[in-house]
Amino acid sequence: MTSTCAARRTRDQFRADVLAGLSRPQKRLPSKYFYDAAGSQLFDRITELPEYYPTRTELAVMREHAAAMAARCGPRCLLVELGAGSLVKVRLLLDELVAPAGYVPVDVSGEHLRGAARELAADYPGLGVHPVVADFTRPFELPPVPAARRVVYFPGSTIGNFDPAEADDLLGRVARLVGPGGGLLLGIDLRKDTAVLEPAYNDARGVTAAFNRNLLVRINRELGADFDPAAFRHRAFYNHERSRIEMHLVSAAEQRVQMGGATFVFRAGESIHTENSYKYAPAEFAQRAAACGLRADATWTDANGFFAVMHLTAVP
Ligand code: AVJ
Repeated sequence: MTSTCAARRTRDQFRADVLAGLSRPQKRLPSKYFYDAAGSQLFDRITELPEYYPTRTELAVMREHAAAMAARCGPRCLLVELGAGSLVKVRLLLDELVAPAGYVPVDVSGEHLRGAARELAADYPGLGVHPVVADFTRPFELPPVPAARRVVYFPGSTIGNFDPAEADDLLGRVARLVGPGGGLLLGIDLRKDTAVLEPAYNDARGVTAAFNRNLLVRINRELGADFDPAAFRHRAFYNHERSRIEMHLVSAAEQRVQMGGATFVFRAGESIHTENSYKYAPAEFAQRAAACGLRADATWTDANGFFAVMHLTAVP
């Protein structure tokens, strides 16, 4: 019963976001809706692509420096992960943590979350696993688990999908959530040559294009729209001025799309902006975080300087 109500609320929010986004002069769709079952599978395939460097680079940085990261977290910490991800990265950390007070994965998808929590609990018998079903872009509360320190783990450079104001808001809320002296262990994708960045979002096999178009497939299925996904071209490019990869779906011809009672008109060549993926310089990111109450005190990167994992401490 409760899950039906939650599902309906989620659906209503999805519909409202899509209607609002498609009503803007530059049409937009929020990238957080990429991850239905099919979209999550496509994303997993993206992480395996030769052109897509972030996931394997972050994993390599985690593998090499997990012990140092765990030392920063300190003994008896409560580890709070935003998004119950693949569980591969957090294991690297858990394997090195000294007497962790518990693990709190936070995710909107209750189903995915419970599965992930069960799997992890089975492999770490002594560890208290306390899943929280919540949209971490909104305020949420932590279970009252006694701990020496709270540390939020936010891997995957998901912070890159937030516009600067949204990122600042999230950083501020993390600082309050962990409290003074608490920590944030964060994965961020770094600024680099366009010749590396753009192919990562324009793979030769077209998996990223399918991932992008799947958003329209999902809107058709869940909200009863009549998008023709094949009538939209995938476009991804680096916006130097804003320091971000932008993904768009470009209408191949003039067309109309119906959803509920609404009609959306597309000119030939008009785009829907579906994602931003901001790229940062470590020092620049540390500066933004400082303004939000988080002091960067350790940064680990790969030899190419493609990706960074940063530890930050909330200041009083
Ligand atoms: C999941 C946010 C890390 O921005 O690189 C991959 C999502 N989009 N290919 C990213 C994504 C297109 C990805 N993150």
